[in-house]
Amino acid sequence: MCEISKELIERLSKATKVVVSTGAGISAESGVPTFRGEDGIWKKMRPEELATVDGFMSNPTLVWEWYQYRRDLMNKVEPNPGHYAIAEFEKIFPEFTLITQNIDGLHARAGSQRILELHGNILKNKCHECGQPFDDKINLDGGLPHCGCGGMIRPDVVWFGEMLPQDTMGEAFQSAEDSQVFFSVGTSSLVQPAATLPYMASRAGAYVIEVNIEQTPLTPISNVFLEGKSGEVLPRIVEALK
Ligand code: BV8
Ligand code: ZN
Repeated sequence: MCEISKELIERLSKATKVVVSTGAGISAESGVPTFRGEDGIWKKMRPEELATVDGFMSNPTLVWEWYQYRRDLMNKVEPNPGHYAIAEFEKIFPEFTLITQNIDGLHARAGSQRILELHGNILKNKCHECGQPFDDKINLDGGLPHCGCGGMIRPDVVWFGEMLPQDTMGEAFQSAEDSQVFFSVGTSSLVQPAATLPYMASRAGAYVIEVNIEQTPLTPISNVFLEGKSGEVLPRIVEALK
């Protein structure tokens, strides 16, 4: 079990502007497979076939089945103590921002209010052509869903090669630059532009804390690396701050 130093707790108890940025690792203890882990979903399916526009256009049924499979899974899992600890952070720190790469909606279910979802949300759909939200229930038995404009309906997530929502990305960059403490939790720090956020924070003088079960490319520039499961490490920090 990693040590959480008194200095770290002192620094956190004085901090006002705190940012937490999460990746798939925060949901691993809820039973949601990560992307690159042993049970990584990309081991079975190739991301270029699935999480891209070309993949969708060339095989919309396969991509829809993949997302419906993941949606069903999300409906069967619960937030874990790591998600709940981050919801507590929002009450502890005066200016708190949660940024997530995850599309699983678990942070909101754990009670986090202000969430910057960089890559969208698997529970939402939209028209691929006109971007209109599509709120009807998806039932693939009746064939692929289409919009009134004729466009194909797709999950409202950001695929590889697609731009992130500009306003959300702008807010994320700004909060990283303004932060005094920046937590990077449960991410392999490989996917851009999300992976640049902790570097921006560090360059702007923030104290970077990485929480992960293994080292990542970010580890060498982080001020402290807390090795362990986020569902165990984060609640210990909340306890120590009470
Ligand atoms: C963009 C939504 C540009 C969909 C996702 C070459 C070719 C093509 C593109 C690129 C390229 N090189 C770079 C790029 C850009 C590309 C990119 O970064 N590729 C990577 C792979 C190199 N990025 C993009 O394409 C982005 N868009 O750049 O647009 C552009 C510019 C102008 C005009 C037009 C376009 C879009 C990226 C978003 C893709 N969408 N998700 C879906 O989910 O289906 S990405 C998806 O994968 C996730 O959202 C997340 O971001 C990423 C997975 O990463 P992690 O979350 O870190 O998960 P991972 O499994 O990797 O790691 C888990 C970690 O948790 C591990 O470290 C593990 O140790 C740890 N862990 C496990 N258990 C625990 C734990 N830690 C703590 N506790 C535990 N219990
Ligand atoms: Zn449309």
